[in-house]
Amino acid sequence: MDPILMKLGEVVENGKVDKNSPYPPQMKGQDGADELARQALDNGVAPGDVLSEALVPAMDRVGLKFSENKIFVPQMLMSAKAMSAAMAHLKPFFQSGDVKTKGTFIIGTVKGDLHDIGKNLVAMMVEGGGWTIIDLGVDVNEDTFNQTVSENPGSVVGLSALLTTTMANMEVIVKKIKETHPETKVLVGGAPLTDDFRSKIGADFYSPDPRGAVEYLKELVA
Ligand code: B1M
Repeated sequence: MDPILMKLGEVVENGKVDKNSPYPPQMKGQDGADELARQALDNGVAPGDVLSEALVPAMDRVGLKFSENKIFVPQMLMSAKAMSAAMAHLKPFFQSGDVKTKGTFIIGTVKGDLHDIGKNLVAMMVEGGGWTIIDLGVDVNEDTFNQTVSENPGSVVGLSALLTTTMANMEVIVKKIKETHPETKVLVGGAPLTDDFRSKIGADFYSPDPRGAVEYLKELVA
């Protein structure tokens, strides 16, 4: 693997945001995710490889260490910050799609859930696919989703959840949207989801990754 990608994965795993960041103390003065992501792109590494070879595996390792009680929430949060610093450099590449005329995509992480890295990636890539994005952020309830659909007729909704506890809240949100706007398509995603679950809650499509979301939306307007 490219040595910069290896180093980038390592700094994200350890929560080193940038060179000036004092955390973690053992990496003081070293380049962080901010500098290394820039260097990787400047060296010609493809943005998709930065994501799939360095950043996503690093977050998987963080999740594993958290499950094994080797790290705790503050460390997980520093890794998330480091990942976001790297993603800021990828954003222009993922967004440099067509003129945004395909429609409006409303996206948010559902009620009770604060994980936004996956949701942000989906938003970036869908935007790159030519859609106008309304990002409602995290911890979004059914009324906010529904109200935003009312204000944007014809829009498509994307729901993200990372917790087995909060994925249950998707059902309430889908129900509310479908009651008021039965024609509105709702796409769901997030690590704990399955297509069975999607079917059970009455959503229209499940995608395990941003690419699937982009493809689904492309088909909708084809
Ligand atoms: Co949390 N957390 N976390 N966490 N966290 C997980 C999800 C966990 C699996 C870790 C573990 O135990 N191994 C676990 C969930 C267990 C479960 O429910 N099964 C967990 C837990 C338990 C918790 C807390 C409860 C911990 C606590 O407080 N005791 C707490 C809950 C807070 C809350 O939400 N209410 C919590 C908190 C946090 C932080 C705030 C510290 C931080 C999030 C910061 C942030 O997002 N800004 C955090 C992090 C970083 C993680 C892990 C380590 C990484 C998540 C991530 O960003 N992954 C995570 C472990 C893991 O995932 N390996 C973990 C990278 C990202 C690119 O992937 O988000 O899966 P992902 O998105 C993917 C796909 O899922 C998909 O596309 C993306 C790109 O491929 N996708 C969609 C996502 N949304 C989509 C929508 C779509 C389509 C595809 O269409 C609309």
